[in-house]
Amino acid sequence: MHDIKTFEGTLNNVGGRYALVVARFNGFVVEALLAGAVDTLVRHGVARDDIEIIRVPGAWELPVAVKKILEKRDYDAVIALGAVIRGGTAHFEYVAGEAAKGIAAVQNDTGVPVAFGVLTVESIEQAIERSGTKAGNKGAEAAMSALEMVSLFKAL
Ligand code: INI
Repeated sequence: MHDIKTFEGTLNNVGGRYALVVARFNGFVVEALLAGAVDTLVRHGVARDDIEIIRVPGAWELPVAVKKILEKRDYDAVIALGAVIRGGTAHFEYVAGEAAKGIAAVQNDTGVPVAFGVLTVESIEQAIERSGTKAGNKGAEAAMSALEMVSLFKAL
């Protein structure tokens, strides 16, 4: 495959400006996702001044907030962070489904990468596992995707 021109992002010296749009609901989990995302950006050389945090009530509000900040401010990528935990709430399907669909729609409409750092899990235990314990940190993973997409878009 070495003879075929290939475009791929890297994770080194990517730079860029990043917005972290953060749901307050299930804050005990989402704050850990936020810490993981910021740590990943900073350890890959992003200046703290090039990171901004926008807080919203819950995952339901993430899509409209991402849309609005991309209209009003200039970012190379957005990282949407939240946690939707089933645990008996009838809200789950609506909130999780609309957050995913809405974030995908904004990304596709604007052409700006919006990383999906929203946990959609069955239980609090699963949420804890995916927010910095035995199953990694979904916020850190989302930040890696954002870095790679910014790098890829610069390379194209
Ligand atoms: N918001 C979440 O971010 N996670 C959830 O698990 C959740 N549940 O289960 O209800 C949730 N609901 C609130 C929702 O995001 C809105 O903030 C609310 O409905 C007001 O619009």
